[in-house]
Amino acid sequence: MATAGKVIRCRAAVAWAPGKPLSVEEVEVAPPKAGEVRIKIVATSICHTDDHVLKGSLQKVEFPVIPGHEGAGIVESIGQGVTSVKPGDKVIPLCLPQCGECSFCQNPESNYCQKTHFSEPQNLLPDKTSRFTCKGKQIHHYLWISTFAEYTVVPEYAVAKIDAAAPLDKVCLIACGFSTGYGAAINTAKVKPGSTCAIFGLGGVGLSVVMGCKAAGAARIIAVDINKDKFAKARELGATDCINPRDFNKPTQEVLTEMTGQGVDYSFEAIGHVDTMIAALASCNASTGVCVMVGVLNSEISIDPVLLLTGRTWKGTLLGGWKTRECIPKLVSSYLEGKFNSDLLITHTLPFAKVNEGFELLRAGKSIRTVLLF
Ligand code: COD
Ligand code: ZN
Repeated sequence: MATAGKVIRCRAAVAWAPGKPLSVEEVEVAPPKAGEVRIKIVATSICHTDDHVLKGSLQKVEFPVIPGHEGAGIVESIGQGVTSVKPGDKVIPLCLPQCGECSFCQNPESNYCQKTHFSEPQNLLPDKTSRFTCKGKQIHHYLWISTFAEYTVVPEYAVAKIDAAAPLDKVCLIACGFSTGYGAAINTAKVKPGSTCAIFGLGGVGLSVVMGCKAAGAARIIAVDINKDKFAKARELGATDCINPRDFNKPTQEVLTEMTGQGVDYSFEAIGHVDTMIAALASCNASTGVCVMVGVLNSEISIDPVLLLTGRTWKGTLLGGWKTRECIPKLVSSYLEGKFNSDLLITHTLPFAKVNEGFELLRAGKSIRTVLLF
């Protein structure tokens, strides 16, 4: 490989400071160190979490930073000791790693690898350095994977090798949004056939929850969003009812309880607001209901404990509960076998240079997923 062992100059979208648009720059990407993999990103989609990064509303994200965490690409070169992938392999970089050794990785019930960056205050690689520079400045990684860069360097245990037949411009969604929502229904809530579900928020993540509920055999799937333009897609993916909280002059939990008698069996919050988190919790059956929080909140939340004392279960999910290195390749294979159609979430495809346009579409509620192509 002509580039192996050398610094690569390529394009990346750099967020120099919170609240500013991304700036497409030429960056230098250092070769992978021992145990690391350098990946040529072919396609990356835009998730709302990246917008939280741009706004500076996520803790533990230092600027300047290269965001992006829904990407797919091809291994360009590997560092010393890397054995699970080789140059030319199609891969998905993982925003949640799977080291395979920690107690959570060894527990079949958990996917929260302890080697994750979530416990670290800075967004650098595990050795506390960055592989990116731009205009003489060190640029931070994001979730270790920074997929808004033509080349990125990630630890080997945050890379999943996928089927060589996978279309990278489609399976990039499996890196985060699709897997998070679909897994929230299948793995975290364990939705049962015949049950009733409510999904708050119909973005790429919430619509993937709808798909997961449908695949699990839910009989009634109630989709909730303040943007009624999302309802047609929700119905196409399996929603049986769609409600806009703004059409009612009472809390959504009351609307859902009236619609279902005793509340839904499973509720999901895929927005990240205090009021919708409480509404989702209060919407599920007081005794046997399960509420899954998918969205992240940058503040504390207080609830009436009676909501839980009566028997409800309140859970969270990270990447839909999938053990990533093991399950992401399987999800890609299921996609190739036609077991689900995550392509329905792709509303726009743009050249990478139009990354800011992609964010405008998301903020305006006009896109579900925009795929950016390098
Ligand atoms: N009531 C109902 N719907 C609302 C409300 C409201 N008050 N406010 C917003 N909405 C709707 C919007 O109209 C929109 O349709 C939807 O909520 C949000 O969709 P998107 O497309 O903006 O966002 P997604 O689906 O890409 O991401 C949503 C997350 C909740 C996952 C994201 O914002 C987040 O919190 N990420 C961090 C946590 C996480 O789980 N991450 C894993 C994926 S990175
Ligand atoms: Zn995401």
